[in-house]
Amino acid sequence: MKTVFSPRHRGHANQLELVAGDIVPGFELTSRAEYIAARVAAVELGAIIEPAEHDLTTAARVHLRDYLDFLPTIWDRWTAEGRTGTALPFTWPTRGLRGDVLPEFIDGLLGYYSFDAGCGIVEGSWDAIKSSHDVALTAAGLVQSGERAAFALCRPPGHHAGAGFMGGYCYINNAAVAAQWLRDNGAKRVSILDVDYHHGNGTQEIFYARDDVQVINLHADPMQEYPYFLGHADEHGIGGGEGFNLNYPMRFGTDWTSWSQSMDDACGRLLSYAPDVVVVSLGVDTFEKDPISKFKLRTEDFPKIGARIARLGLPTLFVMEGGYAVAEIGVNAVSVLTGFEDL
Ligand code: Q9C
Ligand code: ZN
Repeated sequence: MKTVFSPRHRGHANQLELVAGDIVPGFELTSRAEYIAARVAAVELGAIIEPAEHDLTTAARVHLRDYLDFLPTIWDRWTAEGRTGTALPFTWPTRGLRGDVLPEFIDGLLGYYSFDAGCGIVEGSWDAIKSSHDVALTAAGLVQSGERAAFALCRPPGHHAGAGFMGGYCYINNAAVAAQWLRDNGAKRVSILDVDYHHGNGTQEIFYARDDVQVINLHADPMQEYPYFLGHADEHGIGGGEGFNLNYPMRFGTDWTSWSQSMDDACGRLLSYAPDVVVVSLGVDTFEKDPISKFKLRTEDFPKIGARIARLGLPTLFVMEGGYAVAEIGVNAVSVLTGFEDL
C-alpha cells in the first residue's frame, strides 16, 4: 500500500507539556513520524508520496468554522504578547462558568478552544497541522479511487480533536475529515475503527448524532485513563445516531487475549453496519512499553491487528494517531500494515 507523508510535520517541534505537575518536553515527538516513515521504506511497504494541498472545505463540515479560523492565528497572537515559548492554555470554561462568550485575549481563547493543556503551539505548528490534514485527505483519495488500502502517516494526530476544540496532541481530526470526505465522494456509510489506547473523544463527539458514520472505539477505561470524561460503554449515540457509536473500555493491564476479544466483537458490529469503507484510527500506544499507557500488547500482536482488519474485506484507510515508545513505533505501526497486506 502507498504511504502519504509530509516533511512539514517537522515544524511542530519542541512543544512543552504538563506531565504529573512538571512542564517537560512533550511525548509527541517529531521522531515518531520519522521512525515510522523509515520503517515503511525499510520493509518496502510501497511508495511514499507527499500530500496534495487541500482547502479546509471538508474540515469545515466536521469542525466549527470559528475554531478552524482560530488555529492558524494562535502563534501570532501569542508572540504579539511578547511570548516566545510554547503557547498553552491554563483555564477552561468548565461547569459553573460561561462557555458561551468568546473571550478576546489569547489566554482565554486558548482555553475556550481546548479541553486540556496537551496541545502546545510553536511557530511551525499550524503548517504541520495543515499538512497532517492534507496527508489524510490525499490518502483518502487513493482509497476512493480504488486502492485496497492506504496509509496516512499523519502527525500531529487527530482523534481527540472535536468540532470546536483541540486536546491530547490533536488539533484537526484527520480521521473525521477523511471520513467526511469519503462520504461526500461516493461512500454511503463509513466506519471509523479506533484502536488507539486512548478513547477518541473528538471523533465520537463529531459523529455522535449521525447514522452515516459508525464510530467504534477500543480503549483504556475512562474511569482510569485520559481523557477521563468520555468513552464509557453506555455511550451509544443520540437521536438519529443512536446505535452507531460503540465503546469498548478496557482496564489497565489488558493484554492481547482480552483486547482481541473486544476487537472480534467490534469487527462483527462493524460488518453488521456494512460500510463501504473503513477508516482505522491507528494508535500503537497499546504497546506494553509505551511510556504513557498501561496496556500489554506486544510487538508480535500488531500484525494480528492488521490481519483482523484485512479479514473485514473492505477498502481501508489507515490514519496514524498515537504511540510514544519511539524506538519501537516504526516496527509496531508498520507491522499492522504488513499484517494487513500479508493476509
Ligand atoms: N500530559 C494520542 O494518543 N496525556 N493522544 C495527558 C498529561 C494525554 C494522547 C498526560 C495523552 C494524549 C493521540
Ligand atoms: Zn493515544
